[in-house]
Amino acid sequence: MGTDDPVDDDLASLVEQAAERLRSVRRVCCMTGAGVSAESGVPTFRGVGGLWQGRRPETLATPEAFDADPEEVWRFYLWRRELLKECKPNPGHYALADLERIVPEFTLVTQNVDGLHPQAGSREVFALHGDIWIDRCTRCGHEARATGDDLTSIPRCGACGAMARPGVVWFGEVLPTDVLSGAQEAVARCEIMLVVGTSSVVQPAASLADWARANGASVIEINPEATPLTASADLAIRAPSGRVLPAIVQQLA
Ligand code: BV8
Ligand code: ZN
Repeated sequence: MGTDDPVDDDLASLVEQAAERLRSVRRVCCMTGAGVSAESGVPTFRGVGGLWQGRRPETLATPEAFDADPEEVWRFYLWRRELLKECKPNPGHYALADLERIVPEFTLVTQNVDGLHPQAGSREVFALHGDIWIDRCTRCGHEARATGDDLTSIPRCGACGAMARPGVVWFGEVLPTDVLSGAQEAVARCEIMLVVGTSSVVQPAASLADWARANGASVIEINPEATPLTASADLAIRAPSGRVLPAIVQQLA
């Protein structure tokens, strides 16, 4: 990556430092947020203009909003599914799938619901906040993967006909216990935790980096912006993940 651009040289040395650290360990955990999908064209949650029809996503992604107006909440999710149909994994997603093959013990934890990590080839993904492509029945709990063919009508349960809801974890809802405990176990075991593309605001995901550090891991943050995690990170690489992750993998390969 060495060029005569001082910014690039600085980035190149940070990438080398990250690769150096990763070469010396066996167990790595990576947690991603919406920023890792930004370069795929997926809007981030709190990014500039992160509004939908004048409303903040956080006010739509709640059970109360769904109970009050299921049609409006479905319009929000069907709009995101429509957007996602055109989005493909970016080099950052593919680099994380490569890391799963290169690092002896690699675990990927994501807050994202877009399904781009498995699409890029990541085999083991702890999806803390669920999957936007799952329809879950509000009556019998039956789950089905949406095909994306019909993005205008509210999905109904194939088993009992009741209205479905998106298979995501809303604000105020508990995370799936098996997924969260699996993620916490991997975080406690890892020697390095990569935190990529998250504003580190949403709990309990945002506390996983502290849990990693409490168990002796070092933390590397990859994010063009500073976050509440930056000050305590052992290494902070202030650049887009689609650029940094492939560069790190290139150094390791
Ligand atoms: C819960 C699914 C128990 C829906 C989402 C303390 C303890 C426990 C709970 C709380 C607590 N404090 C507050 C709470 C409540 C709440 C919470 O955390 N609120 C926040 C707003 C303060 N937490 C919960 O409700 C959780 N439930 O804890 O249950 C409980 C139950 C009842 C009462 C109390 C406790 C459930 C949280 C799950 C919510 N569901 N998603 C959907 O998607 O529609 S969260 C949502 O935010 C998305 O999943 C998103 O991924 C996630 C986090 O946001 P980020 O991923 O960080 O995205 P963001 O836009 O914020 O940032 C993007 C970042 O990328 C930026 O930093 C940007 O700089 C960077 N970036 C941009 N471009 C790039 C880039 N980085 C790299 N490369 C680039 N190119
Ligand atoms: Zn049903």
